[in-house]
Amino acid sequence: NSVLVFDSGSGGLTVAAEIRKKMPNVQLSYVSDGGFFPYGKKPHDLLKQRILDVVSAASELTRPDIIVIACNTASTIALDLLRAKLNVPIVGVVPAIKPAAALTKSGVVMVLGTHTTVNSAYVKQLIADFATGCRVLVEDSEALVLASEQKLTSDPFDGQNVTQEMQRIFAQHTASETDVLVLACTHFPLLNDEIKSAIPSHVNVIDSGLAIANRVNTLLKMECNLNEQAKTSEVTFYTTGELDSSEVKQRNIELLLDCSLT
Ligand code: DGN
Repeated sequence: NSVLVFDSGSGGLTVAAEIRKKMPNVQLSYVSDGGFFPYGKKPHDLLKQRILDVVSAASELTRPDIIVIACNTASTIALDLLRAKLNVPIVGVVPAIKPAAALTKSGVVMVLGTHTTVNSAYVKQLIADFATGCRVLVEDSEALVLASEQKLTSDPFDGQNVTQEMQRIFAQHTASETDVLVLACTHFPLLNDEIKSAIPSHVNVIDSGLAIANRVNTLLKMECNLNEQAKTSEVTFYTTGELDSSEVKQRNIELLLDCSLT
């Protein structure tokens, strides 16, 4: 069984990590479109064609059983196109608005993603379908996307920018009643600790990683048991950008995925 995980950069690693936790024996290929990163504010038509080209080429190369578009930005604008063009089951990652609406007690939920994601028709539809009883605040931050990438390449990492960005977002008076924060960009769970320590402690922080791993598991119909099945120790990493061979980044990714990279 093999799964191809795609993102604009390193954010999809947070989804890949959940998939590995759930299915340690699945063969994983990770594709980063580093040559076109970041996606957040690029024109939609350009992005859609780019995503189709890169995912098609990666799919030809790795022949996966399932493709995971581990990028909210790509999923909210290009899922239909990818499903129409590729003959492989595709799992998209979209903001966890439905679980957030079920979890909130104050009735105020914040969705934090890229500019494209939070303004997409897809997200508006998710809100209309699942969160009509709530007030949904949307916020975007490219600074957090860049900080996430930076965290993987720095040791130690100075999280001060993250703290400032989160405090700025939560300082707005509309944010004060928020009790659920949806991380609607796969990069942001890389900053989980920094984000949580910068915002009020009663705020629940949720993302889509575990739900996606469960979905992939169901689709692959694999019953995984850590004790019975050998863990695949390697993940193959592809990038359209420059290969960052820094030891810090390699070690951080290997720690995150509990594997060695090839
Ligand atoms: N990780 C991506 C997402 O979930 O939207 C996008 C990051 C980016 O390229 N700006």
